[in-house]
Amino acid sequence: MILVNDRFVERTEATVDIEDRGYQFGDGVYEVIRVYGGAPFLLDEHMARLARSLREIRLEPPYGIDELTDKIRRLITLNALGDGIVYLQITRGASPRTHGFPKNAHSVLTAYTQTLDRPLQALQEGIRAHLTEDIRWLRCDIKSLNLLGSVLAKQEALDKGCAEAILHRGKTVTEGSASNVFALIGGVWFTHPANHLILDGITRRSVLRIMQELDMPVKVEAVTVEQLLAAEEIIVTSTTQEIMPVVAVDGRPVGDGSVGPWTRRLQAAFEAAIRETASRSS
Ligand code: DCS
Repeated sequence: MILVNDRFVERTEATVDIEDRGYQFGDGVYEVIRVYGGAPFLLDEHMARLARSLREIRLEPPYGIDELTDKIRRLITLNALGDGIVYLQITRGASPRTHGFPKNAHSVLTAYTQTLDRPLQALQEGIRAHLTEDIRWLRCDIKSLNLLGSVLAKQEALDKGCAEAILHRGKTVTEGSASNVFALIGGVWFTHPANHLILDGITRRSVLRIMQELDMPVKVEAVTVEQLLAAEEIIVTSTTQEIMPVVAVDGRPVGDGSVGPWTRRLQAAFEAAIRETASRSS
């Protein structure tokens, strides 16, 4: 089943207007929520970020966030989702094409579930990353539907045999094409501050909390490309990639080229949080 505004419908019944502003302008926002063993992971944080994205683009959702949260839970149950994701987006609705906000359009909300296994092999072995210039707009803090900058960066990485692109604006490392970046340098974890240049990832926040619990030194400060290339350990974090070790950047090994001990400790703590979530639904 698919959630379209306030109705649960079959996929074949769910249609999008060709003049929907999400389709024509990317005029909307979205969230991707992880589900483990039927239980949504960090759902309230995703909903709070969605509410913020909506405010920042001055978009009124069709109904309130509390009602939406209930409906997302219902969607997971209706689809008997075990391990997977919920994708949800809200656009400024359909109206004759013109850039300015339409006066009479209603926002359009769609959400669906997808089964998705955890990337266990990559979590174990790590991935290769590719550095590329961050060409996106200057409001990366909004989880907007406009993903062309990220799409092009990711494809460039894939074409080079890498699983993720690490973006930099000039000398400064910002984030991944669909993830946040942490680098362990001189025994301190560095990650870019949550300002307009990055998305404040829900996984990023969770990892920062774990680092604090484990007494790992952290500096929420940007690093340069040069510093990144000298890091002992690098991870990228996201809802679907979790805490993903990066073992090479543009062909150069990170540390000795194997997954480092600090990364392993973070992964173990994150696993415990996942297990806790999954056990709540059973
Ligand atoms: N930065 C960018 C640019 C992202 O697209 C994402 C996640 C993140 C950081 C990490 O944020 P979360 O920890 O909240 O997931 N992007 C989502 C996406 O488009 N697919 O999966 C996750």
